[in-house]
Amino acid sequence: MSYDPDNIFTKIIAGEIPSHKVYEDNVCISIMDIMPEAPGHVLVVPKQGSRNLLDADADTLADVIKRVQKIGNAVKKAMNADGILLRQANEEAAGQTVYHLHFHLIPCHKNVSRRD
Ligand code: DGP
Repeated sequence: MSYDPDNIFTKIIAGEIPSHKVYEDNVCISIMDIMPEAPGHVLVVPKQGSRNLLDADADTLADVIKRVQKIGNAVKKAMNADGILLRQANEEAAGQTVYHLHFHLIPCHKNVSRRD
């Protein structure tokens, strides 16, 4: 499957659709997920367009995983979380609904169950 730039995250990156942005640099944006699985659930979305992890170029992945780590640490601290769940879906069968590569960072607390 190929990348279709006509997707919601491309429009959010371009500023055509509003979002609650918590981070931005030349590589990615990070936004609050509109369907959070837990308070503080954010998405890290590379500006470079690719359908998902399976077709992303290696340089983009190398750049974005550093941001995932940095934003993950910031979210953990901000939410006073005990851990961070990293979730990333590739294709419909795996639960992907937006076809622009993104990573979910979901704060987790001991003894608090999440909505799956
Ligand atoms: P996935 O199912 O892994 O492809 O995750 C897509 C996520 O994107 C899902 O948790 C809901 C979120 N989402 C969909 N549309 C929007 C939107 O317009 N704004 C924001 N902030 N999040 C969105």
